Amino acid sequence: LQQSLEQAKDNRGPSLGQWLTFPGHALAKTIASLGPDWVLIDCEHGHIDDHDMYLQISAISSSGVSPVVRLPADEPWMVKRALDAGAHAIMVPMCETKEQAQRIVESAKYPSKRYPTGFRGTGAMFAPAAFNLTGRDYLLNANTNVMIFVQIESRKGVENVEEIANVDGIDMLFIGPNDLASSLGYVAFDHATTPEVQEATERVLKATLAAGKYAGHFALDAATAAERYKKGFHFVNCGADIVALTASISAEVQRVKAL
Ligand code: 3PY
Repeated sequence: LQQSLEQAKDNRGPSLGQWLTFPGHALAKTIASLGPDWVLIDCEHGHIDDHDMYLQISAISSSGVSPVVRLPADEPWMVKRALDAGAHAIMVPMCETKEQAQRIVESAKYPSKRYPTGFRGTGAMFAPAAFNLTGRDYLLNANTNVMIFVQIESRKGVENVEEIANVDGIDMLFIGPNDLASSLGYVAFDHATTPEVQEATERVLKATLAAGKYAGHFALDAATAAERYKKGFHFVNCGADIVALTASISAEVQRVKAL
């Protein structure tokens, strides 16, 4: 899979993402053309259904950028839909135990010697095109090349993070700082200034790197993204469509009103 996400994985260098919350093929294509390594299609909190996920995966992958799908939950059928649509990686929210992580891996892997309990069904009719592969080559390579990200974003997830990080098949642990702050009893938006959230973040990063896995973190601006890379995170998004649109339009509206 000669795609950007895979190259970033090999290089262990910083990999920059963008975050889609709106539906639309044209939007996905436009954002993918702006230079990110990957674009995340947010089916958890975004306004994006199954139909739009298919369209956006096609728009992003045909731009030579890796589509990542954040699932609404850890349901095996959702894993199957995203992978069959051609996701290069799935991100599963709210991972809290080793057993949950193992089940996510099993649902994303075809049965094989390394993953004998894998139960992904065969029927990936559209995924090969998202990798420029034949159907046969997709089947042969999917278990190693499709990446599995889980989000650590709750007190329980942090408590079990060392075990989760060591689950075979989990490629990345990605911190959701807003949910993490909320789970620890703080206002979500205060995550950056809350010492307990920062301590939990350090623990997750340490456990992830010790297990030889990739570390990811959510960020809304360039300065925060750069800070996260410096700390040792590999995968960071820099912004989200709705955030950019809201900031830009509200600034213009205020400017006109002030004239
Ligand atoms: C969080 O901040 O909780 C996330 O999951 C990113 O949106």
